[in-house]
Parts: sequence; C-alpha cells; structure tokens
Amino acid sequence: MKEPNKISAGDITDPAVYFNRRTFIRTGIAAASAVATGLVYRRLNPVATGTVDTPLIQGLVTPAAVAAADATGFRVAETETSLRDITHYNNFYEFSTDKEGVASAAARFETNGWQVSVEGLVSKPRVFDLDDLLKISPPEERIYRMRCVEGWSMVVPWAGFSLSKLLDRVEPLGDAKFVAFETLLDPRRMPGQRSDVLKWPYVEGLRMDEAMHPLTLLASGLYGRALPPQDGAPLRLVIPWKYGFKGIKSIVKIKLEATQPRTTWSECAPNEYGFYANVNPQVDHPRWSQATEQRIGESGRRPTLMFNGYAAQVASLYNGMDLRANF
Ligand SMILES: Nc1nc2c(c(=O)[nH]1)N[C@H]1C(S)=C(S)[C@@H](COP(=O)(O)O)O[C@H]1N2
Ligand SMILES: [Mo]
Repeated sequence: MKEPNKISAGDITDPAVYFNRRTFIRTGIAAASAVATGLVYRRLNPVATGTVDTPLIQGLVTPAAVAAADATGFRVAETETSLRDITHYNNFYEFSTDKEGVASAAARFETNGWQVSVEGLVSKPRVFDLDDLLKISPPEERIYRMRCVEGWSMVVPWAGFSLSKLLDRVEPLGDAKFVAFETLLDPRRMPGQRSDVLKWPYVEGLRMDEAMHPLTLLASGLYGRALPPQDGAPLRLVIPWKYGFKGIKSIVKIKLEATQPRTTWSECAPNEYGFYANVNPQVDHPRWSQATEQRIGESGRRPTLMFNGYAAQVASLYNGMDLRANF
C-alpha cells in the first residue's frame, strides 16, 4: 500500500511478478478436494519447509469442533495457501516494506514476557501475561480467506479463538462502542519503526458489534503452530470480511472506547483507506479496481466476493449503511 506519494505501479503487480520467479514446486493441489480431509492431508503431505520452528499448538481442533465450525462458515472449502507463501509474502512495516524481506527481518523478534493490556470502558481491566490470555479458550482452527487491499489474497488456517471471549472476560461497560488495538512500539526490536513510513505504533479499531462477532479472531497460530514473527507473533487480529490491514499484528493493547478510534492507514491516506475497510468488489480503491484479486499460488485472477465471501454472516451488521461513504 505505502504512502500515496511513494507508490509505484510495480507495487500493485508485485504478486504476479513474484509467482513468475518462484522456483519451488507446489504440493498443495491435492488439498483442493477437501474440507473434511484437510487436516489429514497436511499430516501426509506437509507443506512446511522447515522455515517455521515455533512450537506446535497443543489440543487443536476436535472432530466435533470441526463439524460445528463448518456449519458456521469458520472453515472455507478452498485450497489452503502454502505455509511457505503465508510466511514469506508479508505486510509488516515494523520490519520491512519489502514483502519478501519481512521473514528474515523479523526472524529474531523476541516475544518472551509478552503482555497484553485490556483496558478502557470495562469493569475488569487487566494486564494479561500471554499464557494466561491464551488459557481463556482452547484454540480452534479457522480456515479463512484473507484479502489484502492491494489486490492479492490467501487462504490461511489460523489457530485462535473469538475476540469476544476475551472481551467477555473483562466485562465491557454499556458505553463501550468501539475497540482500539495497538501494536508494540519498540524500535529496537522493530527496526522499521526507525523510519517514518507510517506513524507508530500501528493502531486499528473495530465497532463493538464487529469486535464481538464470532468470526473476529484473536489468532495465536497458523498451520497448527504458534504464529511466526512475520505473521504477527505472538497475537494478532483476523477479521476475514475486512481488508487485511485491519488485522493488526503483535498486539500489546486493547482498549474499549466510546468514540471511533484513530486507525493508522486511514490517517495516512483518508481518501484511500477507511475505518470500515469491508471487502467490497463494487467500491474501487482510488488507484486500482477491487473487482478481482490474485489468489497467491494461482494464475489468473478471481472475482472478489462481497464481504470477502462472508456476507451471510456479517452483512446485517451494516444494514442501512452507505457502504460507499463508509468504505
Ligand atoms: N502492526 C502491523 N499490522 C499489520 C500490518 C503492518 O504493517 N503492521 N500490515 C497489515 C496488512 S496490510 C496485511 S495485508 C496483513 C498481512 O498479514 P500477513 O503478513 O500475515 O499475511 O497484516 C496487517 N497487519
Ligand atoms: Mo494489506
């Protein structure tokens, strides 16, 4: 995305260029067959390349949970993007603005002792040690589409639980209407913060009903392992019906507020990136169409779906709203 005055045409076509350069062979085709066999498939034909050595997540997904989740749209029946692509094609400006350079720039990111403060308009504000926060609920595997505002997309098997479970724990007050999120600010550990490409720390926000929606995921892992640094270790947000930039990484603060919080990208370029950022093929970015997308790992483009394919679950949140004005 970059600042308007720093973008070049090449930034938008990055993904295609990247594919043409790839050298490794994809093993993911067979996965297309299935929702139900997804987990088995990964065990037999691991797509892991040895580049992610974060701990395995224990106790992930029971058959009953899978059945329940399939019924509510938590697991899309589409080929999962390879672990290699998910971990080597990243947007994380705290480390690098070069998508293929984030993994190495973030490789030694230290998350020991991580804490998350949950505060603001709640009865029980609390600073959670990460381990305590993760104990709030067993992790679920959620297979979500992810659509970046730049025009590329992936399918990611996340691990985590609904943000609502954390918010319930701190007991939101009646006047809490929005939730604000903040990434760690530490230029020593996040060298990209020494540049002024964005205003730091990265901040994001949701309306309370969006934050409480069961699809809104507090993710601590992907492909059955703890999040690698480049994907937002140790804890990031995933809102599958919104553009990827809403999915703030490496969260240290969650604050319930009465008024709409500021957000990094809407402040950087208010005419290009809105607060809502719902995926919408009918509302183009001022500099490119949003009608289609490049699914990483595929050739050609596919049509972008309203609310990224989650309209049945979330369209009612926006009844009566002008989605062109509130983009
Ligand atoms: N703190 C922070 N969060 C961030 C970003 C970032 O630069 N900094 N990039 C966003 C964008 S634009 C996208 S598309 C997704 C990318 O997530 P991924 O690298 O895990 O695919 O993270 C989002 N969260
Ligand atoms: Mo993005």
